[in-house]
Parts: sequence; C-alpha cells; structure tokens
Amino acid sequence: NVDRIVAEIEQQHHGWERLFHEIKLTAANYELPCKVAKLQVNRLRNRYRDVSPYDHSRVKLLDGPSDYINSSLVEVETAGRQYILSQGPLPSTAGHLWQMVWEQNSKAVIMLNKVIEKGARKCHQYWPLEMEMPMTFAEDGYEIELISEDNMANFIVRTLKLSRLDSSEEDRIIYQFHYIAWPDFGVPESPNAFLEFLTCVRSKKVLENDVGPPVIHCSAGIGRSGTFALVDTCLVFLEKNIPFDIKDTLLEMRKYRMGLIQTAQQLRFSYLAIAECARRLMDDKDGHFTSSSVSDSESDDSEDGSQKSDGEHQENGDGVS
Ligand code: PTR
Ligand code: PTR
Ligand code: PTR
Repeated sequence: NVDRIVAEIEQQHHGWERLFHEIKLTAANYELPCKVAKLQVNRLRNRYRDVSPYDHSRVKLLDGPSDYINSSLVEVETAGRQYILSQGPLPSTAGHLWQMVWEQNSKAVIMLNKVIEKGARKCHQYWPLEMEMPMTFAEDGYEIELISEDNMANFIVRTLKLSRLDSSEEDRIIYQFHYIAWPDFGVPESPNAFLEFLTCVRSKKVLENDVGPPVIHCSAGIGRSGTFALVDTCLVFLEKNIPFDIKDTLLEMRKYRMGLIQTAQQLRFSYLAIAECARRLMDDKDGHFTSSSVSDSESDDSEDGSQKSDGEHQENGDGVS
C-alpha cells in the first residue's frame, strides 16, 4: 500500500493539472440534482450561487420553517467515516449551523478558513469571541458560549457550550478546530503543519462513528473541506490496511458534494499528506515517528503553481439576510 502511494506520487511528478482535470471530467458526469438549493425561497441561504448541495445527500434541518441548509453528508462506508461539509455560514444561517450541530449530534466544527480573507468576508462570525458573552440565536432557539481557547501555531482549539433555549435538555460541549493558515484555493504550508492539526482533531474522538458526524466548513465548503476529508479518509484506509486509490476515493466523495478539492495544488497536497502518513506508519512499526521526508517544495512542478482567482463569481454577500 505504502510503496504504491509513493510510486503514484512520483509518477504524478508533472501531471497534477492533468490528473485534476481528469477527476473533474469524470465527476462532471454525475450531475446530480440540486433542486431544493435552487428554490427561490432558499436563495438567501446560499453563499455562492454556483456551490449547492445535491438533493440526495443534503443535511436537513429537522425543526423550523424550512429544512434547507447548504450542507452535505459525505459518507465513505468502507472507511466508516461520515462528514457534514458545509458552507461558511451567512448572518442569516449561523443559527441554522448550530441547530444542525445539535440535531446531528456533532461533537465538533472544523473550520478551515478565516472570517476575512483577502479583505473580503468569507464567513459570518458565528461563535462568540469573548468568554462569558454568549451569542444567542433566538429565532432558532440556540445559544453558544465560549468556554476556553487554546492557541497553536497554525490553529486554535475552542471549547464551546451549546444550549437550547426554552428546553431543559442538557447543554453540550462542542469543540471548534480552527485552522487559520490555509488561503482559499491554496494549500497549508506543509503536510506536517496540516497533519499536526488532523492529529489534534482525531485525538478528541470527534470523527468516530459513535458520535454524530463532524461539521467541516470553509467558505464554500468544497475546496479546503474536501481536502481535509479526503486525507482523513485515506488515513483510515492506511491504518486499517484497506487497499485504496486516492483518486477513486475522491471521486466517490464527489458523489455526495460537488467540487471537492478545487485546485491541482490541493490535490497534490492531499497526496503528499497521505504519503507522509504512510511513511510515518511504516516508521512507527519500528517504534517511532519521523518528521517529513516527502518534499513540500514547489520547485518540482512549478507549472501548477498558479492560483485561481475567486473574484469572478458573484457572492451572496454577508450583508444580505
Ligand atoms: N463562486 C465561488 C468562487 O469560485 O470564488 C465559490 C467558491 C469559493 C468555491 C471558495 C470554493 C471556495 O473555496 P473553499 O471551498 O475552500 O472555501
Ligand atoms: N467556484 C467554483 C469554480 O468555479 O470552480 C464553483 C464550482 C464548484 C464549479 C464545483 C464547478 C464545480 O464542480 P467541479 O469542480 O467538479 O468542476
Ligand atoms: N444575494 C445575491 C443577490 O441577490 O444578488 C447573490 C445571489 C444571487 C446568490 C442569486 C444566489 C443566487 O442564486 P441563483 O442565481 O441560483 O438565483
């Protein structure tokens, strides 16, 4: 398994754009309906007009006037993993996010974007920044409070308390894992920086299937969120020694939400991170972990270095609600 992944990566040396293009072409054939997302009544519940959840896998709000939220349940049965991939909430949908966390029994929100990127608002400030200053979503019936915050180099772990208003149900502790160094349409600094984050998330047991699926979001909930989910799933395969193919795994996941992984560089990064884990697992058999031996340098395939601009599409601005 490990040797094959490493060989695969070496083969791709200059072909990331081509491989990514192939994946997009194959996924384009799925063309699953997103009828509910496109209903006029749900228009203001979408951040981007070109990123919608498929009808078959959308997560429904169980309570309230509308069951629509731009979120998809992505399942990889063979790995025993489920993830809820979601757009970064809008001012009018932040309460829906907490409602979904409650209803789906999620233990964590994994956030991969910053609230403001390149001077633009990419996500509503949906959790309180100050302790003892809870944020109330009266219409949806939830309150969220910051309990503690732990700052690492590239990420922050927040402990939050989620409660239902007008209900005697017990409060719940929800972790928010916030990666703060991953630009949209870009990649983290290194596989190691990202793997440290993933290791931390995994250590809190929030990805296991004895609890509800984690909510993973970035701005659109496809590029960075897709990268995170793909790497985590492939890691499960590695650990359980289940044979797998990274490309096929991504294609399978794209049947549940469109556009997962947005650039050739994000695809390459996923392979590098998975290969790094494979190497660590191999080394672990001798009783120790080693640091990266996979090159993170950009020099070997500069042809893929171009970053996609996100200025060309219309965004459902945070001002609307
Ligand atoms: N219409 C937007 C654009 O292309 O800019 C949609 C979009 C935005 C898609 C961000 C992906 C984005 O990245 P991520 O899913 O990582 O937030
Ligand atoms: N803003 C995204 C883009 O232009 O890439 C919106 C988008 C999302 C477009 C998914 C296409 C998508 O599907 P695929 O990545 O499979 O072409
Ligand atoms: N909220 C913005 C507006 O009203 O102009 C942007 C927006 C427009 C968002 C349309 C989504 C939209 O979806 P659709 O084009 O599918 O109606």
